[in-house]
Amino acid sequence: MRIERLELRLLKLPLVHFFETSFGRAYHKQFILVRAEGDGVAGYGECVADVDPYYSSETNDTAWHVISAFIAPRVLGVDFDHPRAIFPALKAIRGHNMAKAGVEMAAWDLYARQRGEPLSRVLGGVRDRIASGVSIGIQETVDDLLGKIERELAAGYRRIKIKIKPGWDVDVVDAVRTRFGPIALMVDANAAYTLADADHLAELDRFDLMMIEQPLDYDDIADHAVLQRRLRTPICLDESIKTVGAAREAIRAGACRIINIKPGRVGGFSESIRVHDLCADHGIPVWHGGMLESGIGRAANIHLSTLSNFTLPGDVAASKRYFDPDLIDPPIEVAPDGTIAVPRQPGIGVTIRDDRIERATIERAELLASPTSKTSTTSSTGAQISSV
Ligand code: OSB
Ligand code: MG
Repeated sequence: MRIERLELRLLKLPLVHFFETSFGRAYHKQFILVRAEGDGVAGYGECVADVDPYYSSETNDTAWHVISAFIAPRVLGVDFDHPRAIFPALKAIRGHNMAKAGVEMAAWDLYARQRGEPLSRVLGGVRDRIASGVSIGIQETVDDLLGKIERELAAGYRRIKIKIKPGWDVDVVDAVRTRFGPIALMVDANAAYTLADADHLAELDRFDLMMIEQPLDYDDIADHAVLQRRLRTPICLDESIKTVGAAREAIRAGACRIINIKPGRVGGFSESIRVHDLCADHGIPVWHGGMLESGIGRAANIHLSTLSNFTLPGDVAASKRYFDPDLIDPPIEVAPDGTIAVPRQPGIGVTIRDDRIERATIERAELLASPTSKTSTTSSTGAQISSV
């Protein structure tokens, strides 16, 4: 396969409801949509970097820069046997996984579409429906939270995740358990605590949570290993797992019993598959995380979630919780049994509304192979970059 042209668009979409985590509140989703073209076919990848470096160190601006100046010249006009060859071809670029993933995932979509196969098949998926859970942000009041949980349970979702932070944790979980009883429930702290909070976090053990996600620092493994020994509740790592090596280290250290996979965080689909397989080999279940993606990134997440070790419901939910309208039509919907059907059309398999993309576009750039670039995966000459 060969990518002849890349188009980057910075899009801004209003969220149906604000989303608050321990690191802040968002009313909009702003992200780069990557369109990769080759042989008259186009594939799409959604870059999950945000406006600010609060979930990860990357932002839309850093991703735009790194894709334009460093990733595009290494992929444009290059013949790849398979999209799994793309991540290794970007080895010289350290970090910037979200930027890499935006392009790499577009390439997988392009590849699957060129073959006329759904992405799930090309990725090695084994199911045609995925189990869906929801992530509910911090609310103004506990009553608001209980109301939201009630609606999501009525919609059929198979597990509820609530965001916690110091001051919005044990009492809130207590209120949720008191109201809803033994529902499948978990919490996500987005790195809001330290080991000094271990006794406090241990109070969560009495609520039989499925897991506590990323309680400690975003890069930490060692302290999570200490904490896991003090908690009955399984720890799930999100932010800390940015590479296959970090996953191996975390498993070896006993820093977690579950891992959340987000392709953007690890550099794309091929690295996600490697983390998935590593976890399977060690009896660590995985689930698919979410980054408030539009229907385009959401569809990609659904396909990856069909791999065999995605045995826990993920944060991949219906479009209407996030965007109205979504960038795809029809939107992604959850069935009353809390599952989502895997699209069967080629690639990500959803219908993209170009008119809605156009309306949401803030900035656009077209990247073309430099006439002097060679079909080599390692040497690079600059891409022609034209901002339009
Ligand atoms: O930590 O999983 C997270 C959203 C943005 C950044 C980080 C996270 C989240 C979510 C929402 O929890 C998942 C979703 O519904 O897309
Ligand atoms: Mg998380």
